[in-house]
Amino acid sequence: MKTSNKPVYALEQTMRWFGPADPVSLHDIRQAGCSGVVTALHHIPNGEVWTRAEIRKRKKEIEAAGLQWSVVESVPVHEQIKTRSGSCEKYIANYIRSIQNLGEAGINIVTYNFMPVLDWTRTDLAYTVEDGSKALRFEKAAFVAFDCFMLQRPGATEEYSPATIQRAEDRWLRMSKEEKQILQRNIIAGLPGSEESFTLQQFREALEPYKGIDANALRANLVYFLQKVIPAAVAAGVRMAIHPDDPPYPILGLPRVVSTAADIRALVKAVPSLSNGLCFCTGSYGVREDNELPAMVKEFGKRIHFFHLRNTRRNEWGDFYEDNHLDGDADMYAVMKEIVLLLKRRKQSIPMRPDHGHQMLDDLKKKTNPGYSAIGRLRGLAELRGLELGTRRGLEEK
Ligand code: DNO
Repeated sequence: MKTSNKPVYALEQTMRWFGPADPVSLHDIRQAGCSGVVTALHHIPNGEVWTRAEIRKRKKEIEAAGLQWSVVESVPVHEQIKTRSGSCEKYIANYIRSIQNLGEAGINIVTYNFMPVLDWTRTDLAYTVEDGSKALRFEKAAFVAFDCFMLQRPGATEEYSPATIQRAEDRWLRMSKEEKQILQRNIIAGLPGSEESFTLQQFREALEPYKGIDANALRANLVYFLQKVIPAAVAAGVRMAIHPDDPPYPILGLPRVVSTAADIRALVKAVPSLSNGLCFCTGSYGVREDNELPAMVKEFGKRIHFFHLRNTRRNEWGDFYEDNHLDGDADMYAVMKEIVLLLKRRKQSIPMRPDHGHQMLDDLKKKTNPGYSAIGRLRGLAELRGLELGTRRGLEEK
């Protein structure tokens, strides 16, 4: 029974779908209770234009399953845009063309990121938690071991404290050859959704162009990109939603510029249009203790166009793993309360997806995309859906 006849502005429930080869089908996503999907044209090489025909074809496929294409995640940003070198101008022009074509097809929220070289980074894709399910994890000692002893990045050892190097060395010495291979693969061979994959040598080369690019320079390159893309997005009716750095601090000597509230403020100041928006990922921002998630939802609410809801748990060593959606360091109730208030204020629904999930139950026997198995995400979505309903009704009754 509804308490009122007023329209309900709710989170639009979606799941990520990696396209026809995804072991989780559109029908599965529909049965999870979603009305939309989040997807990308992963087969189009980074930097090329997404044509109208390709967009239309994918859209039809999604709609035939009774769903809608709610959000694009991601239209990837070419490295030469991030470093503002080589064919940067051509890639920006191509990017704008893709945005125009998406807008024309009525797909009007586009997620992207501006992380140098690597998209999201984890060291362990099958960390067993106490209930026997498997989670994604970032273990600092393993990561530092990769950086210092496997990649042997020049200057790396000077960037960490002696205690950190010691832990990394101990960790490295205990690792088998196979574990080292897995670690390398996890970090640089490309997690689901990353559009790049590297061997060790290729990876060393990919880091090169960032010599001399500090955070200020990277931010200037992002602003340059936004100054060109945002007016075109506005004209095309598209809202851009930048995904935060994951993890939200510099890694491998690479700068990061979308990790904190101050970072967002700088971007907003440079390009105030609401089309210059955010994909608010509680999992990524939540890794930092100084990111107050509910306050950030409140402050940046009018430019949040998409939510990724998940939770992480960190320790004193700088490791974190992905906890159940309602557990972990983020107070998901406090976040949800701000979201419900935001939807009311905006008189709008905003898409969300339960981000990642544990590999559990039947999925433990299957080959799955790390973080993107069906059942773990279904659990997360179901919990979040209940939390949203309870929070909204609770506020209405007050
Ligand atoms: C990981 C994802 C990221 C995200 C991109 C957005 O699971 O959240 O890969 O899609 O960073 O561009």
